[in-house]
Amino acid sequence: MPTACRYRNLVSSPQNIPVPQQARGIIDRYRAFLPVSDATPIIALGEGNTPLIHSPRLSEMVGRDCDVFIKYEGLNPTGSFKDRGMTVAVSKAMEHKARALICASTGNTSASAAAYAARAGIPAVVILPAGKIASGKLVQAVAYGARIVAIDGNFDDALRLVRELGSGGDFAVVNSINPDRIAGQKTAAYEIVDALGDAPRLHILPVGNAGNVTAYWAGYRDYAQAGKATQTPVMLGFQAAGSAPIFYDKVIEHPETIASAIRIGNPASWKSARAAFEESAGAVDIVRDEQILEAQSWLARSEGIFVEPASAASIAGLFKCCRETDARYSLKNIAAGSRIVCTVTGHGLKDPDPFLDRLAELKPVPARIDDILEVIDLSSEQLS
Ligand code: AN7
Repeated sequence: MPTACRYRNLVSSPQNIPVPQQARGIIDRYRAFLPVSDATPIIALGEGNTPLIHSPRLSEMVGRDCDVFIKYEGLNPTGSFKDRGMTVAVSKAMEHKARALICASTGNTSASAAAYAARAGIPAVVILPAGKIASGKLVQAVAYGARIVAIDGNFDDALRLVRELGSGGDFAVVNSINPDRIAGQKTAAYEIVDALGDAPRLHILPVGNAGNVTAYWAGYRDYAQAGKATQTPVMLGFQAAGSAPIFYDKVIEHPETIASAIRIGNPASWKSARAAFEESAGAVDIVRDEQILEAQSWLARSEGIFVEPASAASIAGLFKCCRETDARYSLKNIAAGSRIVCTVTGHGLKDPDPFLDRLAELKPVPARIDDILEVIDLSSEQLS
């Protein structure tokens, strides 16, 4: 295959060796629903096609024969859902002959932008709030060769500066204010409908800039319009209690939460998210940091799924809907036998900091069976 042709479509196979279905990216699989043409050079890393994992324990907790599924977006190429939008945004930026990419980020966008820029062969500039990025995400941006600028300010300040720099025409902005990002992220909803045979009754996800809830809602509507689903779900979003501008309906000047990915006080997609909640008869609600961390631990220990704190907000949200009377949406509203999907947006290894303290407690013992058994201390009750 001539070099120019191979460059035009990086998911195409070298020397015509077929690419297995699961190694193809979302543009390859959902091209008809995406803003790409033959003129678009496809910059892809095999994103999407993430597992939709049934959770027997959460299903039992909800009861009434409902089934809960977890869409595990941490298994994308850079470990978060951002890759779905980034493959489209960077492919379109290359079509428009962009010379460099730029984004503001709480971490995951920077990792994703940096990886796809590397793949495309152009520089990525990432503007980050100083001291507020989880270590696993910053490490990725460094590894992929991004030019990193930390500012004395929060994410909202960083996005304001990026908008300004982007308006000059030198940089393609790849934050979710770029509609190509939202277009790509819709594919998660397509995958869920393709897997379940129809849309779920209820979809729960964490909310930061609210691009993802906007994208899922658009994706579900696309599929209903195309006759691929008979219904659209109720959309339920969870913000961290200290960073909940949509819930409180006001800009939060100094947002705070342990879930650094969603520490956002002035969401870029505020209006479209509000429309998604209203049109779907859903709601936006809040969970406290303790609830987020409890849900994160529970998911890892009970289901073997390790996610970052922001991602656990959807699981904490489901717990809240089941247990608490002040939840904005009650699960009593949904019919028996309903399907519920919770999106968990990013991999746990991106934010190892809360667990590193426990590692520090690890003291070596002599390399003898007796000493090891003493440390393990499995009681007969646990063994049975
Ligand atoms: C793991 O990386 O905003 O509501 O700059 O990384 O679509 O913003 C990340 C957001 C949820 C919130 N979960 O999604 C960024 C950034 C994780 C995230 C969100 C983010 P949106």
